[in-house]
Amino acid sequence: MKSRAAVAFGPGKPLEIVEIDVAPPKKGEVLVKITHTGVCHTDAFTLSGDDPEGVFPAVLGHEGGGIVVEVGEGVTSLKPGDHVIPLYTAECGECKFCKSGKTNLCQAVRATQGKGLMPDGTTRFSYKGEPVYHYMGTSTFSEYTVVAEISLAKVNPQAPLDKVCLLGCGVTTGIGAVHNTAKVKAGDTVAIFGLGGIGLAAIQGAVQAKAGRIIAIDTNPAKFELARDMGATDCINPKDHDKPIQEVIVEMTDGGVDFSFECIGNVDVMRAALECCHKGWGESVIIGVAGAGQEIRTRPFQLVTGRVWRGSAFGGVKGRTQLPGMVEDAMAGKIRLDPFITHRMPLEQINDAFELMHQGKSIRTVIYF
Ligand code: NAD
Ligand code: AHE
Ligand code: ZN
Ligand code: ZN
Repeated sequence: MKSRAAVAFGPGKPLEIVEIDVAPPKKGEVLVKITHTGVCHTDAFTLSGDDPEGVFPAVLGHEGGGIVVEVGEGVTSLKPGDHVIPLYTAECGECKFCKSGKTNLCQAVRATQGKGLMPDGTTRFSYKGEPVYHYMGTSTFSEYTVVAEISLAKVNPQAPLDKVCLLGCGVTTGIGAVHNTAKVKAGDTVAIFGLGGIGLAAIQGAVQAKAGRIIAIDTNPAKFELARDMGATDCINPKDHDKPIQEVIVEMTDGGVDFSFECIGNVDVMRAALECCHKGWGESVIIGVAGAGQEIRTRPFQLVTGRVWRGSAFGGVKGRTQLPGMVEDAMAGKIRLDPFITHRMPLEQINDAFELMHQGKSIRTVIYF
């Protein structure tokens, strides 16, 4: 079938809106009509060419919501008409990772996913007869996409897809990192570096966890109003200080924070986020994605003296089992999605959404088809 899609033809090039061909779903696959998709910084990261897994041409996008159109052979858990959120972290329930009870990082389709292919090693997308690659197993920048059954969370059909699409990545990642990875408890002091969609969601998670003090850090002070609205108790611009930001935070917190979250993808900030943690017990969670060749550094003494470095993917959330509940929470007002949506625009304007993000003028743009 034909589908309007924003195709990334090469690194650093604007997306092109073209009509691609989408082949029917094969065994264990599902054809989904995407109604809405957010634009996450990770899409921009891959488009920039910094992603070692980036392949071109590809249909990017991984923060979508849609409706099942057709199911392939053997698909039993979904049927046409079901409302779904595509998952870049699948949940097969059967692999070593799923069964471990220790991680959400299902590996059932991860190897082919990282190559831009469906689990059978081929692509369902083509343009003018040439293959176009998938992205993160989701490719939500296409009106029609093909996704593995195990990479789809079935959600309440009453849920507004133009909002809950944000649970496909940003909001779930930030909230989940606080609850599942850090396990923030009432009264804890937290520092959140980077106040985009992920950082603001982490603030929301910290509020839910009843954190005592929530310190929000960004070099763009325009982000502070929304951070305060979300529940930040302190907002800091590192540019306002002539000493390293970790020193500023250690001084203002009587020795450091209980938990910090890096929501930027900057390895220098990752170091600051670790080093602003309290001696003996402070834990820092890396959420931001850094480019090929980047490495983190600190003095090992920082770890010897009890600080802990962790990482979090999709907030540690198991998509098929946990995301439907988070959608219910959003419908019940327990998760706020509206403040994240600063812009809405049709697919044709998707490059403007990337531009707004780069200029620091948006939190999330929701694209409709
Ligand atoms: P965003 O661009 O909307 O937000 C980033 C924020 O960081 C901006 O407000 C920017 O002003 C701020 N910032 C930039 N440099 C800074 C610095 N040196 N000090 C302080 N603040 C600084 O991005 P986003 O969509 O919120 O994504 C944030 C990061 O999280 C990206 O790296 C993205 O790839 C990553 N991410 C990871 C996961 C995961 O599962 N681990 C999921 C989603 C996104
Ligand atoms: N492909 C990159 C890594 C990208 C990455 O870290 N992705 C995050 C999700 S970002 C969503 O906005 C993630 O969940 N990673 C776990 C996984 O299995 O991909 C690289 O460096 O190769
Ligand atoms: Zn994302
Ligand atoms: Zn699995």
